[in-house]
Amino acid sequence: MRREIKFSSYRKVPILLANAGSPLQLNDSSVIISAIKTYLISRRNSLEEIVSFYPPVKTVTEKGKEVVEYENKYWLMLDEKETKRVYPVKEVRVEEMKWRKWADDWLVHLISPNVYRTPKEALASFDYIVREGKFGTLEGLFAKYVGAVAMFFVSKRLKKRHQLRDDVREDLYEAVNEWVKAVGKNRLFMGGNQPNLADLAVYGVLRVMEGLEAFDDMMVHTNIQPWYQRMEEVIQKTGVAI
Ligand SMILES: N[C@@H](CCC(=O)N[C@@H](CS)C(=O)NCC(=O)O)C(=O)O
Repeated sequence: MRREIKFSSYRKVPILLANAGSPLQLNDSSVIISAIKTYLISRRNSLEEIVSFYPPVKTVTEKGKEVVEYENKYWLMLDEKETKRVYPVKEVRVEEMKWRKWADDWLVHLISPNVYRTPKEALASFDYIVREGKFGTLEGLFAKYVGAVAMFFVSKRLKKRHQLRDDVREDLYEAVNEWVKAVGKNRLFMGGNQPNLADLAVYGVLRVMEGLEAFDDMMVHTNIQPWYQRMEEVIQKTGVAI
């Protein structure tokens, strides 16, 4: 809810508030993941110091809109020894960064056009959002119908902006199969026997569509299922509720 992030000048979600001595705000999902992963591997630096390695950079688009990006956001801040341990060869690190960026710059943009593709799908998506969110009865009803109509039209604009094909499912299927091909047949995950941050990024995007028509279609028409199932199993074992 917008009212829940009133305290922040950064207006998007997710935002992570960490209690690191003094309260610390981390913005952007990829920065959050890189900073936490760096912190978990090397406890040399405080989280505060680690976050300072991902500075925000403001730019203004051609249309005069101000956008914030974060430097180094796919890079883990490790020393030589840690780097050797996490990334035995350089290519592993390059590959992980490439696919994390792909998930942010391409895969994620396929969600809205796919889950709000038809009025019926837009309603089903909002039904899910309202059920999971913190809405009052009337507020929820309003959000569901107004939100569904609004996002149906917004999704058409996004489809154009990102130059998707007329049948947006085609782009989704192609992207997902491209990912499966990149993982290949000789490893369980891109990270080998365990997921790496690229696996996590792709899973995070696809997970959003669970329970919706787009997700079921994707499971039927692509080769993603075995990898997706392995991701679910690994995550279940960690005991983290998502
Ligand atoms: N690159 C950012 C994108 C964040 C983002 O666009 N979040 C959306 C919701 S998923 C949002 O808050 N949009 C509100 C807005 O743009 O005003 C990230 O990965 O965290």
